[in-house]
Amino acid sequence: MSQRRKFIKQSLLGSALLLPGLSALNSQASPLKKSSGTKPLILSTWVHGLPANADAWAKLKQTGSILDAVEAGVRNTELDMENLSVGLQGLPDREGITTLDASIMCGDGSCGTVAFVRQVKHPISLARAVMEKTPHVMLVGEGARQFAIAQGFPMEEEKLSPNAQKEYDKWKVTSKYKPIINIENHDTIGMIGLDAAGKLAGSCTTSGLSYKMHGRVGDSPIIGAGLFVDDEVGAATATGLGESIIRICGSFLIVELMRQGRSPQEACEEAVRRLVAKNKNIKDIQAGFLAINKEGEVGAFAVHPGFNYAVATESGNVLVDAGSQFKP
Ligand code: SD4
Repeated sequence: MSQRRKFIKQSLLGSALLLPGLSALNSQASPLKKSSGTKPLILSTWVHGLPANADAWAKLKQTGSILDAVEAGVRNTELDMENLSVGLQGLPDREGITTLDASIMCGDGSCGTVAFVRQVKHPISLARAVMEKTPHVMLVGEGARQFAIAQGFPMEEEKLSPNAQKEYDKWKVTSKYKPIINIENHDTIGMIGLDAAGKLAGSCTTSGLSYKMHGRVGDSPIIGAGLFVDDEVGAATATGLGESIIRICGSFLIVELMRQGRSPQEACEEAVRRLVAKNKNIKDIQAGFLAINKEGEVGAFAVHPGFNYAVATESGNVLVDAGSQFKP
């Protein structure tokens, strides 16, 4: 973890109040099982979720829109030069080209996604434009880029960030592809939020797996895999190896389990159990889920230890350890 992220984590942990029922990262308490509901509520994956939540919270206060909030929150991460898994500074594919995936969804079923898109700094805003300005749900590749140009999105120069270039040069020496869980490839941001009136929205944005095949698309822009939101029930988002998450339709599965009466925590644990059952070589696969229901209860769980997430409420913005199926 970078010094800056460590600083953000420590300073926010130090200053924030904890939610009732939630355990802080590194605290003695066991991982959360259930939390009493609270609204408004914004949740996002990993430590960079802390500054993203802060921006989302500020936007929610400013416009009152949970959709605006989840877009603004992850735009923060899309610009974070230290994050090598989100935005144009992310690690490239095998050919040295950075391609981005993103999705956004509201609890009324409206959604928009983009995949395999180049040169766009804020794919989440492009996904929102697909949702609001086209009759479609998903645009990919060159078509998504052409739509971005038509909508007035600036085209960025195709040049790797200095950090990404350094990592890519190192990778090219052996050109091996073997993701290391929790270190490489796992910094995607997924964000889900609930406003005071009970409306839900979510967003997810990533540069995907580093050194992926050119054209590979992960779970993040696939509605139902990386993100699903339904005002009648709740919302879920995912991070980790996209292929493993797509196989079980992870976020949709969690929302449907909650619809059938499971708590967000029980639903996340069942999704992980299903993912473990359906994927070979599970020791090499990390995946984690976040969920909220419409009452404002929270759940989170991962395959392996190390997955954490940020929770913002009126009481503060804190980092929480998710708990995992396999133990260290
Ligand atoms: C993907 N799920 O493209 C993304 C990667 C990820 O944290 O979540 N990284 O498969």
